[in-house]
Amino acid sequence: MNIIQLNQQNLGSLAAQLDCPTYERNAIKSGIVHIGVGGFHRSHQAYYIHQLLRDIQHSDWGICGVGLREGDRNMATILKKQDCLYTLITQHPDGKDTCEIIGSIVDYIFAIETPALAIDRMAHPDTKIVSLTITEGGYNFNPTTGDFNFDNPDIQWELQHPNEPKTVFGFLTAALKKRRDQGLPAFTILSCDNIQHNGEVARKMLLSFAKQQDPSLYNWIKKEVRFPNSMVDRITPVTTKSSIEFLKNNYQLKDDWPIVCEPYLQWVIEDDFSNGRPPLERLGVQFVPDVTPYEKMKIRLLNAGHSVLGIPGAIHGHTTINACMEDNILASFMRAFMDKEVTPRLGKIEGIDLTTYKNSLEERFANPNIKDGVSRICSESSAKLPKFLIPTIQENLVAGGSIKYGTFILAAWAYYSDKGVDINNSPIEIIDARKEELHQRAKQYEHDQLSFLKIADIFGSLAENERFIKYYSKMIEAIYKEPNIHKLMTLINRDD
Ligand code: CS2
Repeated sequence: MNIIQLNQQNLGSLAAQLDCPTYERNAIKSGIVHIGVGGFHRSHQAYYIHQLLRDIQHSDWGICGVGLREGDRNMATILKKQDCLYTLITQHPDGKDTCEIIGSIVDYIFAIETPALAIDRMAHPDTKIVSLTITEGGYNFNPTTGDFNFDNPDIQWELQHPNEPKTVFGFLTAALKKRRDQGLPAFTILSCDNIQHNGEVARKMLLSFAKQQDPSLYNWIKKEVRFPNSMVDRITPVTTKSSIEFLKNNYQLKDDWPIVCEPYLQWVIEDDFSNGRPPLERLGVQFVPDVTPYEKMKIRLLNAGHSVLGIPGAIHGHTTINACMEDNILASFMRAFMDKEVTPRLGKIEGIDLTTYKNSLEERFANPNIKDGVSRICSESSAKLPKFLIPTIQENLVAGGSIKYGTFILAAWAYYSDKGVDINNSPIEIIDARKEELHQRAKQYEHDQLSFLKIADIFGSLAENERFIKYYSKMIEAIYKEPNIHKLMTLINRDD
């Protein structure tokens, strides 16, 4: 079998059996610099831009990817070898798949090795947007106070050495300073992370940093840079070896980092840009004056719904989200959480029927071909739950609404962090920057039932709320006594 390496030169031979970029990639300018090229960026924004280049032939809006973390090294090596090309494998629920080669990332800069190049690219006149997928944790704020975390040693370094940035904040200010000094218009900063008011959060954090670093630049950024909020959506599991093998066996294609995703795709953005934007509305992107209700709906239902399946699912021994959905007890628990605890806090959303939306989430989660790992969903729960789930509990405490489903998930999370094994005693793969701290807190359960909740920047003042504590204690006692997820969920469902 003659295996073909994915790269620009081989596109001609691959085009016979695969959809390949038809546009002249060399002629495309990088109107967008994207920081944080992971699986999600490549299934979502880069795919929209690929369609734009292909169907609307807009050559100003290619993407230059930037990696700021040591963890991006492997991505940098692979993208370089493949001329930034990759395969997108869309997995349909009926078992069909569609494979396309995506060409919208036209360049990639590994900023750890060449920081000046990354700054220059952001400061280049062609760059009109700097977009971000830096994960929930990347915004460097304290979830309880909402304030910028100046204790971060990298931030301290950047304040002393503005020309040697390490974090996104240092790179953005260095590039914006260059633009200002050269009389160039500011770029838009477009956050594509799952954080409510993601643009506002990005703005608040960057301004806090800039104010300390350079007050005159702070004033310029405040006046010139736009930070539209946006809601992004496409389920994108972690790429596994089986997808690499699949391409080899079916298409004789060697792609070291293909991306797998579901067919569903959504992007809602506030139409507020500093320096122009691509005509994405022609590809189905919704531009709205206020994205708040859409992002709240998505984060509180989809992202929290994932955690509500994933954490107890891991304890029960499920490894994928579709397996959790095949388990009726877990699936109906999640639906009850959505109906009884989230929906009452969302209110009415213009143009959206929430029942239809929730039904579609159930179908998407159940897609048997996505095989989205429970370990991905539970990864970085310490950054996700304060944004996805805890606000629903807090709002229900104020409104006198139901809290039992959400509270059970927090008790299950404590148990999961303490034990690290499922009911069959198999180890659970826990991926969390704060894994050790969570474990240390959780394991003090025998001495202090509420110990886990005392991590103030995650749980806020939940541990001081009497109604919450009463329910949490009941739940955590029950789960430590017998971690039988099915039995506990059935009891909670019944206890109305
Ligand atoms: C997931 C998201 O990471 C998670 O916990 O809920 O990655 C989710 O798959 C995406 O936000 C879907 O748009």
